[in-house]
Amino acid sequence: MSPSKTIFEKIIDREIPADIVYENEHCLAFHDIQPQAPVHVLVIPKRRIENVANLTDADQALAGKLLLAARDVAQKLDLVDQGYRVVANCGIDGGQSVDHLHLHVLGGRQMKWPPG
Ligand code: DGP
Repeated sequence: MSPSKTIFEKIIDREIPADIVYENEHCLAFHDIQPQAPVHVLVIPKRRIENVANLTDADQALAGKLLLAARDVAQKLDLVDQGYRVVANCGIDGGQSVDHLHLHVLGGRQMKWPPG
């Protein structure tokens, strides 16, 4: 893992702006700068973990909190009735571009499967 701050750590530290929609002690959620759906929010842990592959058993509680934060974001943004998608890209083939674990919460349109 790179020692330098990722763009998401700079958002956590309020060094760069983001459209924050939700925050609790452990997680932060903000609108994606390149939205792929009418609603596209990223939910991140405040503690840096590179991706799903780098979660350890000791991260069990945090991983659960992240998923629950995604649930809360979807409720807050009124996505529950129509449904939504939660995605975590991991590594090169997964299409991950920021090395800080994040869940994409996508909604506001019919999602396709399989994803590209
Ligand atoms: P991924 O490809 O799964 O690593 O998703 C990273 C997402 O992060 C991508 O959809 C674009 C978004 N993103 C990158 N830089 C910024 C930023 O500075 N601000 C915000 N809000 N989103 C960003």
